[in-house]
Parts: sequence; structure tokens; C-alpha cells
Amino acid sequence: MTTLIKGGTVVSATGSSLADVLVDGETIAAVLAPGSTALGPINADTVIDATGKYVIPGGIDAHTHMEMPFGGTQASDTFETGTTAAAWGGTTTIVDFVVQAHGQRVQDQVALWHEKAGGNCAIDYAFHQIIGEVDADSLKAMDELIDEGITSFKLFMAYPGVFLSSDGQILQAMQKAAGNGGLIMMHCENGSAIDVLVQQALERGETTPYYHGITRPWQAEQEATHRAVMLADLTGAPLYVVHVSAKQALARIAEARNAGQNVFGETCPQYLYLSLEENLGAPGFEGAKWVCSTPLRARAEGHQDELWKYIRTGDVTTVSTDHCPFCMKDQKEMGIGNFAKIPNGIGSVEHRLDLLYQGVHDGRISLERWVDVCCTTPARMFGLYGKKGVIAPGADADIVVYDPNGHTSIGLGKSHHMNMDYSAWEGYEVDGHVDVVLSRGTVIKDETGFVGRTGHGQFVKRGLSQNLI
Ligand code: DUC
Ligand code: ZN
Ligand code: ZN
Repeated sequence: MTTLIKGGTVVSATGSSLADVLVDGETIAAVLAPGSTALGPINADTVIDATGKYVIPGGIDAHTHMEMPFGGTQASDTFETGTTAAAWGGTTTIVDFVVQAHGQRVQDQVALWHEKAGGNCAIDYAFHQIIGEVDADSLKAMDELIDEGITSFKLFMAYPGVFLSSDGQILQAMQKAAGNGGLIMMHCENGSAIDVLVQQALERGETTPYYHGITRPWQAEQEATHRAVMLADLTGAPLYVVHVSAKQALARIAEARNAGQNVFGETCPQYLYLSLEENLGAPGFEGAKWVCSTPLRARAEGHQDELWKYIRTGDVTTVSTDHCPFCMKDQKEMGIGNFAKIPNGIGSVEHRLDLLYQGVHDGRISLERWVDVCCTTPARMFGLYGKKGVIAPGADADIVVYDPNGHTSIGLGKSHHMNMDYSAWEGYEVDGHVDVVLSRGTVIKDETGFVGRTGHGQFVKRGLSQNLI
């Protein structure tokens, strides 16, 4: 089976040019100048007209939590529903987190995640490993997992009693990563301080979702980020700070990067667009829709604009979603009368490419930077580049035809295929549209909608990060 994507503008992280893309089976065979006769006449089985459209590498969402057990419930998207929604939005690979909480064995959890995802994904998938308990067993597993293609390890400075690692445990895991080539991913919030603030707020009767944001202040994020950066410096481990929402934390990351450290920042669409005042502060219990950690920050403090700036400067390395959806009914509602019981998370896996393209349309980032943070650098950061993240001969034919003159209306009954009973993005209008999506050479989304298949997605073994100094 051959497919020719003809007449489009191929956009990479470094530039854009008119080119035709020839797909043979599951991979890209050639990128051809328009009218090129180098390969003789091409009689492809299928021709996709991309005139006037952008042709970009499939999106890589390097931070998702399908079916994640959290706060007494579990994330409402299964691997099937979540990866199908991702396909609708032009994401062709997710990197999901295997969870080891206190008291669990890492390798048991890896087996469980393979069971959950295997045969159930519409797009390709890979895993990171959450290490909730750093001990001799999990440190040994970190070596084993590198060989199994799970080359990054998330630690938490938040959630005491569930996921939190002490500074000593973090140090040990970082020493291990410095030795075996793994990447440390860090949830940077001072969880012990936050727990006291939460308790004090509840005792004052401050129980609404707004106080989730108030009790997780930017100081707790910046302090933890600083500590993680210093421990990484001490051990020589590369550090990727996940879901950064505070401008002060990003300033610390930028400082470390300027000093030549292998430190990287990730942010998410919610931190670029949404805010403490407008969303967490919505009337009644409505703000629960946007309870996630790190929390949305105050627009009055200018975090959102600063985060866009850091995408331009490169100090935000990737934009992922931290897709961790919960329904309002029976899930978020667990926290009525006590914001600390609201399961943390927002669903966005379907909307990342569109929401970031709006940044291109609005003049906040360049077209190439859009492709870089959504597709190419996630591939390099997590050892997928060459196979994923690039339109070049030999790469997997994961391709999106994106219409810059199209339009996407987000919300229930419109563009919304995630397994959630609300959209965190209700009413958002995007000046662009995902027209066609190919995953390993197969069209999985076209103008009629999702045309892929559960089980098409394969597990991808990752190599070491290709994005280190
Ligand atoms: N933050 C979230 O919002 N959800 C899941 C875990 C996390 O760290
Ligand atoms: Zn986290
Ligand atoms: Zn997460």
C-alpha cells in the first residue's frame, strides 16, 4: 500500500517547504520537491490532496494517565477511549505513566500496564515509570526497565503517604539515573507544606475548589523546583520538570539551563490558557472541573503570558497535556464540601495540537515552534526520534494534515471524544483543524471522523533521551 500526500507545506521544527510525501506501508519512503521526477511517475494506491494545508509529524503527547487510579477513583479514559480521542486531535503517540504507589512492586505494575494497554490502543504508546517508593527493589527495576524501553522515571515531591519521595530517596534515584542513562521526571511541589496549608484552610471553612489553588502557592512549586535542580546538579542526573505552571519555577529552570545543566521544562495547555480567577474561582462547585496539580495560576500575576514566552525561548521544552480526566458526576463530586477530595486532573489529550496552533494564529509562537514542542522535541526528549517526530524517509508514517483555514469548536456535542461528562475547554474556538491523521501509514482520522481501529496501536520501546547536552 502506497499513499501520496500531495501539494502540502511540510512543516518541521526547523522550517517549512512545499513537498509531497510518499508513504510505503508503515513508513515514509520519500519527501519530494513538487513535480520531482526523481522516482519516475508515482502511481500511489491512495492520493491525499493537501493543497493549502500543513503536513506535520503526528503529535506526541508525552504525559498521559489513562485509567490511572487516583484519589479513590480512576481516570475516566481507558486506553481505548483516550487514544481514540487523541487520534481525533492529531496525536499519534502517547507516553503514559505506569504507577508504582507505596507498597507496590515496580515490575508488577509494568506487567499490569502492558495488560491494560495491550490490544486496546488506537495509536502507538510508550511508558514512563512512576517510582512511588524508592527502595532497593525499585532501584534495581530502574536498570531493568531501561532494557525494556522504559527510560524515564517520575518522582514526586508532593502527595505524602502516596507518592512523595524524601530528598534522600530522590538523591538515590537520581544517582541511579546518572549511572544508567535514564531521565528523571519530577513533580515539583512541596507536598508537606501544602498538606499543612490544606488542613488550615479546611479548618477555616475554606472548602471550595478555589482553595485548591490557594493552598498550592507558586512558592511551593518554585521551592521544590529549586531543590530538584540542586539535587540534579549534585548527582549529574538529567531532570525534566513536569507540568510547570508557575513563572517563578520556569525562571529557575531557565537559570539552570543557562548554567549548562540538563534541565528541561514541560508545560500544558491548561497553564497557558486557564486561570485561578476565571476557572478555579468559578461559582459554586464549578471550579472542580479545573482542579489539577500543579494548579492553575493567577492571571493577575502574569503566569500565562510568561509561560508562552518560555516556549519561545526554548526553556519550555515540550507541551504535553497531563491528560488525567475525571467526570463531574461521582468523581469530581467526591470533593463537594472538601476541595482536597476532588480527584486532580484535566482532560485535554484531544485538543493539544489545536490549542497550541491557536498560539501560532495569535502570533505567540512560530509555526515551527508549534511542531517542535508538540511533535519533534517530545520524540527527542524521550528516545523516539527518527522513528517518531519527523517527516523523513524511514520514519514511521505518523502524519497530520492540518488546515490553517479550518475551524474547530471545542465542547460537548462538538469536538469532544474523551470519556468525560464535561469539557475543560467548553466554548473554545480554534482557528485551525485536524483534517487527516495517519498512524504508521494507515489513515485513522479523515473528514468523516475516526476511521481507525482499537488494537492498531503498538507498544514502542524507547531509547535513551536524544535531547541531552
Ligand atoms: N497531577 C494531576 O493533576 N493529576 C494526576 C497527577 C498529578 O500530578
Ligand atoms: Zn505530577
Ligand atoms: Zn501527570
